Amino acid sequence: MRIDLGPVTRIEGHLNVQTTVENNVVVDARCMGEMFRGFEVILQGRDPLDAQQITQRICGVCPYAHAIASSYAQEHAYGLTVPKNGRIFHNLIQGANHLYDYLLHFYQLSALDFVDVTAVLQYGGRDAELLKLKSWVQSELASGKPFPAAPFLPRISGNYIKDKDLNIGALKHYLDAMEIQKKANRAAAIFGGKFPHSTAIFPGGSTQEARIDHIVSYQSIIQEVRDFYHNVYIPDLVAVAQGFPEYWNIGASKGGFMSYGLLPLTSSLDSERLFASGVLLDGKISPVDFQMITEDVAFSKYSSGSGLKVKNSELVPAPHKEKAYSWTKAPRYGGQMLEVGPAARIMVDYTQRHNQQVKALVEKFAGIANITANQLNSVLGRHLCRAISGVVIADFLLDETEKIDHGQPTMAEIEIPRSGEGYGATEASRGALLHYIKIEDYKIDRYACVVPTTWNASPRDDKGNPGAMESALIGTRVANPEEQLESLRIVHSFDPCIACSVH
Ligand code: NFE
Repeated sequence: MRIDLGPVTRIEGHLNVQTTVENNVVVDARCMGEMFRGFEVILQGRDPLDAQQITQRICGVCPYAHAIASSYAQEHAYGLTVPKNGRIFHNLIQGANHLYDYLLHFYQLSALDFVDVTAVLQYGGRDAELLKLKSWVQSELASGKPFPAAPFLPRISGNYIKDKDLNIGALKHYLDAMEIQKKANRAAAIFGGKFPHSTAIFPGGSTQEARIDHIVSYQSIIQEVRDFYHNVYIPDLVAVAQGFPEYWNIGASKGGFMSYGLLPLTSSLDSERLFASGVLLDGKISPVDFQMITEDVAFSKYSSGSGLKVKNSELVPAPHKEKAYSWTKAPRYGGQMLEVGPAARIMVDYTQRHNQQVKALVEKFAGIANITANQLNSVLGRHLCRAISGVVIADFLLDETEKIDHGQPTMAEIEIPRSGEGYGATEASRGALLHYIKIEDYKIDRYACVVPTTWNASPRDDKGNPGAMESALIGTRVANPEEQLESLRIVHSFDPCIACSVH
């Protein structure tokens, strides 16, 4: 039986997942990115300093990650010496964006795969927000509309949480989380300008000044966001994990893992980072080598360029190409399929015992859930690794604010060379993000982005091997092949962003 899960909702962009189900098991899955954008073409011939502005428009969720990756690539190409404040400001902006993004993903994009929103109809308390939600759901259901109470209903049928109080508590946090997300974005905006699409992030730093009033405002907001992570998000995550422990064993991808490392500890271009970089293949770590990354297009809607390295990448759309089923390319590392994202970031760091806070948190939660570190490669593992990332980032950001040199420069002097090239790699919320810039005659000659969801939502490669999400779906047992709540939970655990993946 062939079932399309698309258009998949509570993700960013246009994704279909075509599944084949036999005897209630998914035996094949194809991830289809259903849009074309062409940012790499748009960038050709432009002023290099346009790149960190234009690439932010790839996405409204992770624009800062694109600005940072582009800034790093340009810093390499220009040979910039970045002032200490400049690097700290980059970290403060990008880190706050991660804190926003994990809450958005858990509460708005994933929680309703587990939480029964209709429980609000039984609410008998006095909380004004919940009463408002209850009366709105009641009036929607009585309205006779074809789709009442959207976006909560209709929904896929399945095994949602049964405990009324747990459901109602989670719904309250669903509403509270939106306020906290707003605050995290406000913190990022103190140094980064408005959200989304910062005007202040530049190669070499930020155009904002190092002022004590800004620093104090940032600290107080991040402290509040941090408290929400500890007091609300983590307990909710543990409750979901206790209600659905089988999801430690569902949704494992079948390749390796990669992280570029996140948040440099010094202003040096090749600084050690808060989270380690590395490629984890067959239990062994090796350093990331950008020359090992190629992109296949046998099943992607591009006419040429299969197997090319990032610096030579091509983008010629071919919407009607035979066998092609996605606008997403298929990146591979030395021919190997890799998962990127929070689980990859934490597994790469933990395997190297790099960040002691990561190690302690992994071991604490593995103890609570009675799992091994390898089970981070699962639906619940991806959720847990987002929360671990957030807790570690929040503490780091508060430390960073203490290191700012008040009144000192926050930006390098920029001089664009006639020619040059550079790679910029960071961890976006969804994983490993790489930008490449080549400059000729003071203009962008070539620009390439290899984006987290390009790895995770990759279609088959030239050898016919599946991408990470496809591999995680294949073999999944589903109670109802027509609806597949299990598959949806797997897809959501990757937090796909198709706008990013096709760029
Ligand atoms: Ni459009 Fe993006 C992806 C992230 S890349 S959300 O995939 O995170 O910066």
